[in-house]
Amino acid sequence: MSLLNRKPVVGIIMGSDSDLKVMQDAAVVLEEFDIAFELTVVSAHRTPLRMVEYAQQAAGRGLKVIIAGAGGAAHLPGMVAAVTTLPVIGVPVKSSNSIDGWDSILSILQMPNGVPVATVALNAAKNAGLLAAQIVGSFDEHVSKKMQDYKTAMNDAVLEKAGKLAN
Ligand code: RP5
Repeated sequence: MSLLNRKPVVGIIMGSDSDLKVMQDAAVVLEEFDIAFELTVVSAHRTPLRMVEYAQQAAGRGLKVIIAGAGGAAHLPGMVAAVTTLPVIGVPVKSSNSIDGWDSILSILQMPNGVPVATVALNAAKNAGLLAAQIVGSFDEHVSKKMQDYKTAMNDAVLEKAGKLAN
């Protein structure tokens, strides 16, 4: 069945459409792994009620994991994690007025005990997509198999480069 006809199992959200140039990397990975996803803007500060509603309804709508990206005072991943029981992957985005991205990193990473956010590196939406795929792969054999193939291909590519260097 085409991706478009399936209910999304991953939600990709971001604080602003200006985050899309980074966050689209997560979407590319999910497409590669044949995982149905949705993508939208939800701002913790500019649309707080929409954020709470999104987080409250996510599990009931069938989502299994949320990828949340934001920059600056990046409260979106943590606040969504505070509301939902789904795993939340946080992507610190280096926004244009950032303090070298440390503002985004620390405000997503330094969560209090009891409310975890799986935080990836700065702008690392690709890894967020892969982590989401691994979570989906824990209950979906098709995705699990694709992840095994992905890892094998990565391993082989490194070995091939290593072999060329050695010659
Ligand atoms: C954050 O502020 C967004 O996640 C974005 O990274 C940053 C800048 O947003 P814009 O002013 O470009 O909309 O909330």
